[in-house]
Amino acid sequence: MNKKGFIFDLDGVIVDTAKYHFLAWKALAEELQIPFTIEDNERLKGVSRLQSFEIILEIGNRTMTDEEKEFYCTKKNNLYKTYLEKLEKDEVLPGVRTFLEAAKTAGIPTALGSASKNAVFILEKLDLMDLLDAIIDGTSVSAAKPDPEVFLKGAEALSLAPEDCIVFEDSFAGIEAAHRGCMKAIGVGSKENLPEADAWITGFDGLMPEDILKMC
Ligand code: B16
Ligand code: MG
Repeated sequence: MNKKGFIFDLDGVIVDTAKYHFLAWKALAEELQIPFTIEDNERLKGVSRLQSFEIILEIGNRTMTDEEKEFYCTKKNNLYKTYLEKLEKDEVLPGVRTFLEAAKTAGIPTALGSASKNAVFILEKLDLMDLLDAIIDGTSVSAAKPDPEVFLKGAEALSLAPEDCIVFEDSFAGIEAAHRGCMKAIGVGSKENLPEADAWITGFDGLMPEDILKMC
């Protein structure tokens, strides 16, 4: 069997930053008098910052120029970063640190594959930088998931064939991106929410890399 590698999405897989995205988008939506609920926030998971704002504008039946969109995206990000400043190491989702440490010990290459432009800031806050061999994030890709670019660049950075990479994803678009990149996709969530995944885990608590290799 060829050597395998793991590629991890960030939000919803390593850490729950969705709650902070929601607080920041909610404040902006209120300013713009657009109704925005926690259910609406589900649509923003795994989606780029600009696309997220365009979904919010669609909810409010509003249009804006590119300059206005950029202005509000920057405003949202500044507020989001005030929450990230307060991020604590223990906000890493249960079992993730142990799983990454075990992968490192076993010599399994690991990469991040996230849409976020704040990924390095978040990983530094969580003290996880040393446990990932490559970081591919929103600053290094031009096409958003479900385009496979982020994961293909991850495979390349790990010097692995895409077929030998296993992606961990919590979003529908991310599972599709993994498959379009010819990779196996482990859904972090339920079969109902991520029906296209190859296998499912509820999280990393109690899970070891060999458990995943047996699944794929
Ligand atoms: P930023 P992921 C995604 O992270 C989030 O799920 C999504 O809600 C967010 O809009 C996107 O990152 C961009 O984040 O505004 O920090 O650049 O799931 O791909 O790790
Ligand atoms: Mg995610």
